[in-house]
Amino acid sequence: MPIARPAASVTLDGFELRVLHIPLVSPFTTSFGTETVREVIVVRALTPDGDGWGEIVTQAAPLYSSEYTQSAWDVALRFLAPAILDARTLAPEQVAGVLEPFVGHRMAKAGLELAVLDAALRAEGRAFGEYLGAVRDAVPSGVSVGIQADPAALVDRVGGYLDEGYVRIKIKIKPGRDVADTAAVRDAFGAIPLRVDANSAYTLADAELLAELDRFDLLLIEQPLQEDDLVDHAALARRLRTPVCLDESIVSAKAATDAIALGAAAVVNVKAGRVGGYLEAVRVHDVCRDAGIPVWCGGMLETGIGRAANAALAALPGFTLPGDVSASSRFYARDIVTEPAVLEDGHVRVPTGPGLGIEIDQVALDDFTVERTLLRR
Ligand code: OSB
Ligand code: MG
Repeated sequence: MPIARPAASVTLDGFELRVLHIPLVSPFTTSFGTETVREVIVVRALTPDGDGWGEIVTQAAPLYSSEYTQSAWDVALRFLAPAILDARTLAPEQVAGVLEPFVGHRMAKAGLELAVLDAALRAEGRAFGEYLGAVRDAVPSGVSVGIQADPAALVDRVGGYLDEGYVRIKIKIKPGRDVADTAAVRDAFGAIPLRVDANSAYTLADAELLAELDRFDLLLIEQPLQEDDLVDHAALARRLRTPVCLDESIVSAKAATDAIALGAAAVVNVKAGRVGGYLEAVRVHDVCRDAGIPVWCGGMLETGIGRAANAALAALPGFTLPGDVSASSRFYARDIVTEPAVLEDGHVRVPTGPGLGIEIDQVALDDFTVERTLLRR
C-alpha cells in the first residue's frame, strides 16, 4: 500500500555530513572482501523544529555496488544536498523527485531522504513505522554470517548466534567455500532455517555446482550472479530447486517488476539504500506483494539509525520471511544511539518514538567521526 498519510513539509536550513569509522566486533567477510571497521556516512538534516538523522550505507570500496564512501560524499555535497536545500521547504515524499534528475547514487539519495523523513516525522510526533504502514511491533531477527577461516569456525560462529536466539541463519558463500560450508552447518544443526548469499560470485557456468546445494533444503540462494544478470538468473532458477532471491539486482521497484516477470526472483531482499530510499523500498514491497513474491529486509551493517529504520520497514505485511535485522551487538560493541537494538526472544522491536524513535549518543558520534562538513543554505 502506498503511504496512507503523507508527512507535513519541513524547512531545511542545512545538512551536516560525517564519515564515521566504527570498529566491528569481528571481521565480516563476503565473497568480495573483509571489513574490520565499518565506514559509513551519517546525515543530519537541520530544520527550525529540530534535527533529523539518516545514514548512507555505502562501503569504503565499490565492491558490493558501484557506490562507495567518497562517491556518496562527493555527490551528496556537490549535487544532492544543494538540490534539496534549493527547494528549501518540501515534504519528504518530494525528495526523490527533486533528486530524480541525478542518475544513480541511490544509497546517497536514500540517506538524505531518511534524514528529511526523520525530521518531518519528529516534528509531527509520528513514528516511522506507523508512517510506513507497519503491522507488527517486533520483527523476527536473522543473522548474516561472514565466511570464516574454515567450516569448523563457521559452525562455532553459527552455534553462538543460535544460542543468542537468532531465528534464521544466512551464511556467505563463494567458489571453494560453498558446498562444504553449507554441509558443515547442516550437519551440526539439522533443520534450522538456513540461507546462503553469494554476492554475485558465480556465473551461469556454475549452475551444476550450485545445484549441489539443492540437497540442503535451503530457504533460498541470494544473488548468485551479477547485478545485471537478470536473464541468467532466470535461466539458473530453472535449473535449481533452491529458490533464487535477488539482492544486488533489485535497484528499484521497476527492477523488481522486471525480475519477477522474467522468473529471475522467487524471493526479494529489500534494502532501502540499494533502491534509493525507504519510500521506494515500500514500493518494492508493494509490487512483490501484488505478485505473491515474499520479501525480507536486508542489511548493510547499519548503525542504530538505519537499524531502527529497517526494523520499521520489516514490520510491513509483505515481509513474511525473517530479515537480516539483527541486534546492534552482532556488529558493534558501541553504537551511536543511546539504546541500540537488542534481541528479545529472537525479535527486534520496532521503535515507537517520534521519527526513527532513536536518540543519538553525541559522544559516541563524535568519537567515531573522522570527517565532518556542514552545508547551510
Ligand atoms: O549481501 O546482504 C548482503 C552486508 C554488506 C553488503 C552486502 C550484504 C551484507 C550483509 C549484512 O549480508 C547484513 C546485515 O547488515 O546484517
Ligand atoms: Mg546479499
